[in-house]
Amino acid sequence: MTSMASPLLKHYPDPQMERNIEMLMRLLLNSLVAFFVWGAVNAVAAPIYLNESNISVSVGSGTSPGSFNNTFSGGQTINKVIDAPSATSEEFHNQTTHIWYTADEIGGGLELSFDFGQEYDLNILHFWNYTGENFDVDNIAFTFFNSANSQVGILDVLPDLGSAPGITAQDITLAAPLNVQYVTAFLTGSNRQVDFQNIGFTAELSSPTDPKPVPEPGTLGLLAFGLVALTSRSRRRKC
Ligand SMILES: [Ca+2]
Ligand SMILES: [Ca+2]
Ligand SMILES: [Ca+2]
Repeated sequence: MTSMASPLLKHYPDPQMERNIEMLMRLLLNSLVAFFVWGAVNAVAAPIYLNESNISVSVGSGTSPGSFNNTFSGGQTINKVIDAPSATSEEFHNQTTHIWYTADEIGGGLELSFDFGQEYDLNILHFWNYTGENFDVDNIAFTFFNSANSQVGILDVLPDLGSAPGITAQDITLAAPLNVQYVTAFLTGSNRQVDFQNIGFTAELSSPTDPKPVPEPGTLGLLAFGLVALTSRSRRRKC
């Protein structure tokens, strides 16, 4: 052990002093590792905007009989729901940006199925509605599921009319749900019309462990104990 000692320790010929210093260095190293792990976990959990770059959306099987009008004209797809590049993006209503569905009967609606690919804790729902009452979305019924497809929450939203002329998102803060991977949204209009621009979510990647790892009090306690022991021994040697 002594022959393996670091060159930094060669000024301490006392083996006990050398062991104390080695122990302190190890504790310091452990604390630094814990600190950087904690920082890395927090970086992963930073809120991000979910859009076509990291989630997918499809028309759900629960969609009622109805017409998609010009929604898919010119090769457009349902990806128009999640193509806003950020939560603050502005869209102008036209055939390449909007989703327009008309239910055959009052009460009918469009179902959208979102897959986030992994579990997120949702912070904010963003909705870009149409600007006029004759076509806007009047109600959205959300159901949230975890990675095992178990329901973890529901939410009914009565969205505001979209802003004009550029349509920006209405932001709806969500206290929960946590651990969401799949979402279904059932959109209806009181007059059968459902027209909107985007749906988005600001979310944090769910932590696989809860509580999140932090530097252990035990490690910090040992470090303090080591310092006290070392100081005390130094004093004794001076006497
Ligand atoms: Ca869009
Ligand atoms: Ca309406
Ligand atoms: Ca409305």
